[in-house]
Amino acid sequence: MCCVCKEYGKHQGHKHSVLEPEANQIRASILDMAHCIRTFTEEISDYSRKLVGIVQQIEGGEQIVEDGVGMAHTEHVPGTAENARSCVRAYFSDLHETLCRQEEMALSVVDAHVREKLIWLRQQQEDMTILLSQVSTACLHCEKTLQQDDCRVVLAKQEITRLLETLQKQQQQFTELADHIQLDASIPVTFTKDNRVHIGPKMEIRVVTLGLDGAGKTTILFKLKQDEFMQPIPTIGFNVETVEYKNLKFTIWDVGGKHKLRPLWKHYYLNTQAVVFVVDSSHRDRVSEAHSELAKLLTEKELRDALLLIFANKQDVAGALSVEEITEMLSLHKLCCGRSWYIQGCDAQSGMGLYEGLDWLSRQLVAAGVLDVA
Ligand code: G3D
Ligand code: MG
Repeated sequence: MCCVCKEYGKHQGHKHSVLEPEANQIRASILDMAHCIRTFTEEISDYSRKLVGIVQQIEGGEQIVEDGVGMAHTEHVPGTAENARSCVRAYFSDLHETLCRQEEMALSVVDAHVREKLIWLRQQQEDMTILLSQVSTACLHCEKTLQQDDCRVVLAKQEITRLLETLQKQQQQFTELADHIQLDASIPVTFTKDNRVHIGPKMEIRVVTLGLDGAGKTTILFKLKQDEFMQPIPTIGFNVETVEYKNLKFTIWDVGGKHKLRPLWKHYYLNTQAVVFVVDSSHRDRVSEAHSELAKLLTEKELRDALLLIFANKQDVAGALSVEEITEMLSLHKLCCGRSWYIQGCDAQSGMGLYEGLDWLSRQLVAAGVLDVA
C-alpha cells in the first residue's frame, strides 16, 4: 500500500518510485520557505521598529543623555509635531507683530491727519472769531458816525471809506475761501495691499461699459446710480454718470451697442482705466457676436493696460448661461491672457453681483497702486 495515496497502485499526482527524492525536494522547498518567512518576519519587525521610532520622533519625549562628565540624566527631546507647532507659532507671532506695527503706523497716519485737520479748523474758528469782532467793531463805528452831527460825519468820511474798503476786501477774501474750501467731516480711509493707509478724497476712475445692444449696460448704470429700476430706452449716443463707491468715484460711460455705433466706442475708451464688458447670458445665439467684439476690443493699443470686468448679465433669466459657460464660450482665458480680468455673474434689475464687480475693480486699482500712498 502506498503511504501517500493509502491505496494500492494508483499513485495519482506522485510517482511511487521517486517518493524519497520528491519528499526531499519538498523538504528543501519548506526550508527555503522557512528562510523566506524568517526574512519576512525580520522585515516586518524592522518596519514595526521604524514605525515606533517615527511615532517617537513625532511625539518626542524623555531621552537619557550623558553630560560632559559621564553622568546620565533624562532630557526632554521635542518631537517633530512640537517643532511644527513652534514653527506655526513663530510664523503667526511674526505676522502678529508685523500687523501690530502696521496697525500702529496706520493709526499714527490717521492721528496725524486728524490733528492737522483739527489744528486747521481751530485756526479757522479763531480767524472767524477775529473777523466777526472786526466786522462788529466796524458796524458799531458806522452806527456811531451815523448819529453824529454833520461836521463830524464829514470829518469821518476818509476813515469810514477806508473801513468800508477793508470790509469789502475781507468779504471778498472770505467768499473766495468759502468757495474753495469744502468743509467736510469725513475721513475716508483705504488700504494698500501692504496694509498702508490712504486718507484722501475719492479717487476718480474712468470706466466705460461696452457690449452688444440689449446686453444691459444702461440698466446696470441706472441700477448703480439710482438703485431703482427704470425702464431703459435704447441708448443712441451715450449716458454718463458718476457712481461713488467706497473710496472711488467711478465715471461710467455707457455707450450704445448697436452695430453702427460700435466704431464710436474708441472715443470713449481712450484714457479709460477700466472696461466693463456686458454680456447677455440669456441670449446664447449672440455670445459669438459678443466674442468677436470683445476680441476686436482687446487688440486695441489704448486698452492694453485697462482692467477688464465682464458682467455675465441677466443671470435671473431661466436657462441663462452660467459664468463658466460664458467664460468658455468667450474663450476668456485665451483672449485675456496677460491682463487683469474678471467675470462676474449679475442681474442688473435686482443689482445682484454689480457691487461684487466694482469691488474687484477697486481691489485691482489698489493693487495696481492707483490708491497707493506716495
Ligand atoms: P443696453 O444698454 O446694453 O443696450 P439695456 O441694454 O440696459 O437697454 O437693456 C436691454 C433690455 O434688457 C431691457 O429690457 C432691460 O430691462 C433688460 N435687462 C437688462 N438687464 C437685465 C437683467 O439682469 N435681467 C433681465 N431679466 N433683464 C435685463 P427691455 O424689455 O426694455 O428691452
Ligand atoms: Mg443702452
